[in-house]
Amino acid sequence: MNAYEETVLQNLSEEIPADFSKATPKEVYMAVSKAVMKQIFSTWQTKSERKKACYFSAEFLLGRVIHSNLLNMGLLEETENLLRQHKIDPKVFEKVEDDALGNGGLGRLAACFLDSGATLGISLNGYGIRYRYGLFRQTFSYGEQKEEADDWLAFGDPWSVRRENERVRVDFGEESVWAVPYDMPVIGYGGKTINTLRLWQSEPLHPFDFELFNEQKYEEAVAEKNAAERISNVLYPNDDTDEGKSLRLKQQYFFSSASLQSILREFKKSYANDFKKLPEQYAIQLNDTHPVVSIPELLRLLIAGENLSFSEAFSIVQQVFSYTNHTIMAEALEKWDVSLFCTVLPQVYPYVVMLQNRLRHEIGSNSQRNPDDYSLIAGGKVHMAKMAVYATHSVNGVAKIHTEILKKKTLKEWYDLYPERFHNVTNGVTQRRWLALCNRELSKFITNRIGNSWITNLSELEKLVPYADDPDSLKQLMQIKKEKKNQLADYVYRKDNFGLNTENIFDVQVKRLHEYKRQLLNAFSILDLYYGLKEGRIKDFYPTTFIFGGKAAPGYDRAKGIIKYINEIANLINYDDAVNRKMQVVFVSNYDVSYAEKLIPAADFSEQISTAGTEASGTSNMKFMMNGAVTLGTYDGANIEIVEQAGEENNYIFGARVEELEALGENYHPRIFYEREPRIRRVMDSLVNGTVTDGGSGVFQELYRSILDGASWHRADYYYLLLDFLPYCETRLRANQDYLRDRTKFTRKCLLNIAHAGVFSSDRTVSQYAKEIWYL
Ligand code: 26W
Repeated sequence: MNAYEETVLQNLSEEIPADFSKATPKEVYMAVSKAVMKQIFSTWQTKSERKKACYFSAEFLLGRVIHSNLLNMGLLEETENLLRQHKIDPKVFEKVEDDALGNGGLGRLAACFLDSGATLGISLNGYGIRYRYGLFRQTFSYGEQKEEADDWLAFGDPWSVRRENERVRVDFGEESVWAVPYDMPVIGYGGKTINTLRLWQSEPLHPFDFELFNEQKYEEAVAEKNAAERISNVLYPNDDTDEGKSLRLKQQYFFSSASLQSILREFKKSYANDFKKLPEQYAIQLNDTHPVVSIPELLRLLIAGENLSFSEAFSIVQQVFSYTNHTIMAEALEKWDVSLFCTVLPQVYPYVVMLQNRLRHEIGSNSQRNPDDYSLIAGGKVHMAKMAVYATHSVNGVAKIHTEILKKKTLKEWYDLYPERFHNVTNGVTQRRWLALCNRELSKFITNRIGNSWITNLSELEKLVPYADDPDSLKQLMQIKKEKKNQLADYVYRKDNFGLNTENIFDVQVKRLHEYKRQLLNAFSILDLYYGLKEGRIKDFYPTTFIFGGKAAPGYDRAKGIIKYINEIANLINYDDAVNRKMQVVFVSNYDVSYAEKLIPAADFSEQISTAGTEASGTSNMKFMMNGAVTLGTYDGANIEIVEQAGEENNYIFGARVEELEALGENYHPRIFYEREPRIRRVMDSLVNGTVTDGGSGVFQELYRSILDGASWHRADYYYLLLDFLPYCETRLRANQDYLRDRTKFTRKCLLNIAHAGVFSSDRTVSQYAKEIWYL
């Protein structure tokens, strides 16, 4: 027995002296995690002398970390064997919920990047917030989403180290708090590099006012504590009100300022006040607009704190920072009311004004430009995306089409001004989690054929191409898919008490609920299929299970209405004995990283059906591809690059392209589609004619109106559901029939998708950032 194994057993015996098989999941989790922490301690301490990249992000959607840490340390199988020897089921870790600190693709991307950075041996550290509660936990009641607090610390937090002596003070207008860092190790594959994810927790300067308490003013005695803790209390607090907006801005400033202060403190230890060297030592990536307030904050720290001139400070800021845009949705390009900004951050606002003045000056001396086109402060608001473009050296989109849209539309005038600043860095995902860990069966299949170097070099997968014509390999691949469906079925049965028919095709759409992602289009098409099967219009059909998963923002009524609608359609279909042997529909609850790890390997079809031009990239599309699903999708985001790699003939692409939508312009009249096409009318009418009911909330009616008439803030059918409806239904049916008619030929497509997934490794993405943007 080696030292690591001894430590695990030692830890266990401290918790439960006699019979290890009686240990609770939490006890086993603690024993193993602490043993790993001990193992990595000395490597983790070594500080890098080279240039460091810092990833500032409001979200890090890590998922459960125990498996990936064990895998990367090379301890996974050893640990599982050890546990089995002591009659402990290695599956205990599945009970440990640990999915807290993110919401969607942006947060998961950050987590994949950290894994890749450490694996590549780059010094890439994350900086964010240690939320007390993560994104809500989702349940359904009568088909409606309900939200509960997500207490991710219920199982303890063995992976974090509180660094009390590295705390920093963060000041707001009239309030000051401590930011206390909790550091988590980020272990690269092979365990050679261990980077850090530093998450800040907000705490009061004075936790308790004894005098007030003595005067029996109990509430006031803890008022400062409550106010301070509110800052890191929850991810994305509802921002419907000014209070909520102010809290969000506070959160953003809180982790931006704390991270910058800690970086400067570290820098000064080696370089004293030689701040010109800062860009040689640090690159800071701003993940979307959430940390963009870092720009005026670093100016402030350098000018007011360190006596640099504005122009010296500006030059440093511009070299240090770069910005990634993750969306073109107007609602997510953050703008803050000047009055709110001044109230929350009065000491920072003057630096925004200085930036604005510098910009004015620059544009003013350029006769070709109109100063009115360039303003960081406009219409009474501070525009964070514009600030990010202006004060950094690099702006990037996350897929080719997305970057083109940024250049031609969203940030056009800025691209005209600074074309050299714009880059595309197509997203990627880590194959350690999204293949090696979540699909060990497929991993073995791959390694048996081409060796295991794909784990750190995903382009190796190309070597699988010849196996596309090997019947035996295709047969094995089918068996693996079946096995993953069985495993998923067990899981869904446990979590959602629903029985999946594992003989069926699994057709999966899992992602945040949003109108642009068009879960409603999927539901309409399922209803159309249902009618087609029930009435005999569709004869040849391979039985299919349609699976949805995803959360709706608590304040987003339409998205919640769509969940309700899908659940109602599911009821209608699942209880109809005339068709339920041919199709079933389920919306799994509380979709998160752990659920994704079960769903993605079991999928045959990956639904990526956003309106062309709306999905920046998508990353689940890459995970599905790697796991051998074919994409049923639009010309949008990274789908385009996926079919570029794997071939259009191996995927199912449909629908209007961006150029077509542009050409259509004002001439799109969804009502004509509605009136002309009975199948469209029928699914649309299901919203309002009693086919299904929203329980009296009126939300179905609202969805119906938004499509046919529009609303005050958008025109009718803003996301072109009715335009793409028939092509979608046709393509879906064609895909189904391909599967039905020739399983081997279909499986060949799956294998070719896997073989061409190499470029979608986040190892490639991070290398590109390191070289082209961070100059590491
Ligand atoms: C301001 C509040 C806010 C916060 C987060 C608005 C929107 C968000 C999203 C959840 C951001 C997000 O996750 N965007 C996704 O980023 C992925 C990684 O680049 C892309 O693949 C997705 O297309 C994009 O939707």
